[in-house]
Amino acid sequence: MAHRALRIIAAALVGGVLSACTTEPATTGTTGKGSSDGKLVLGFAQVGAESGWRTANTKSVREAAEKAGITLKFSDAQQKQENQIKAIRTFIQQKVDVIAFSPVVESGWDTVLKEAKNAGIPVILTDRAVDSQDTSLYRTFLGSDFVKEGQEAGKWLVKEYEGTSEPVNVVELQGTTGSAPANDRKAGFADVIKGDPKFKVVASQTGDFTRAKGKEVMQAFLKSHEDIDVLYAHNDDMALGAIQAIEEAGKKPGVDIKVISVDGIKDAFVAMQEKKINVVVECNPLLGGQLMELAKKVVAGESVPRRVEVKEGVFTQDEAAAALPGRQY
Ligand code: GYE
Repeated sequence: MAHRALRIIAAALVGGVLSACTTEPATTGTTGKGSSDGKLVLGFAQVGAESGWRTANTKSVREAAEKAGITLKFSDAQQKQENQIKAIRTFIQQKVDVIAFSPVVESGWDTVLKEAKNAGIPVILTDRAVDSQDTSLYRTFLGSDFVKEGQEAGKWLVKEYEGTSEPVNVVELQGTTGSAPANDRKAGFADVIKGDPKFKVVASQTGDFTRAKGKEVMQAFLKSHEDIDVLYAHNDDMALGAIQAIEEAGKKPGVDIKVISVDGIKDAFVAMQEKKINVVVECNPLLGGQLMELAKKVVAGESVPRRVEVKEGVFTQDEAAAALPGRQY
């Protein structure tokens, strides 16, 4: 009895491991079900248009689909999970060949992902992760390591204040609550600075990755905390909004309050040239080309890596000035 149970568990485990590592030829031979011209059809459920990063990401996906001869069905969820779920269900009904989406938050995807799996439509996660335990619900993840980005932000701070023992008061503008980049950028940063008690995060709130919210929350931070030394913003748009609030409060961003940001959009590079942002940790939105490659492969039944990471760097003010002319987003 016990042996039989063990055998069943072992078989289930092997099955699970295999399905996690390989790709089934789910839609081979059926390419173009969703279109009449026989082209591969990709349904892409985008988060929204909340930031400069997102705009660049959408442009990259649209252009890459065009170039690859892939028919793109594009949906903008306006930062709402229910809209993304609806869009994915519509793609399933339309029998697209492959679905890609950038999940607005990490949790709550299992049901709709199971529906896609049952319909035999492979799913690619772009940019943001999900917390589903069942990794057979998607074929691959294409995006950045957000924990590492948070750690890079923390490392810059530690270095900047090396050799001093004075307290350093940090305020944090978090991204969209429950999203992978907000969770991970917060965790990575906290992990690096926790080793030195002089660093104190005195306030931490969401600014929903937008300029308007970043400004509004920074105004509130400035009112309730007189002695802010550093702002850590989870993206450039919130940092840029906060910079306006800092200036309106009669302080110098980059000097009175040092600013650390993530993404690396052109506007942030300009702000670095003006010495208003001190450092930017890059997060690359130009995923379109790699996404189309992966889409073709999973539809053809080829195996793909479980995780594909994009390359990115960290820019100080001098490095930003040098890189600005060639910046693509
Ligand atoms: O940093 C932010 C955007 O998911 C990496 O979303 C992306 C983040 C990016 O709104 O600007």
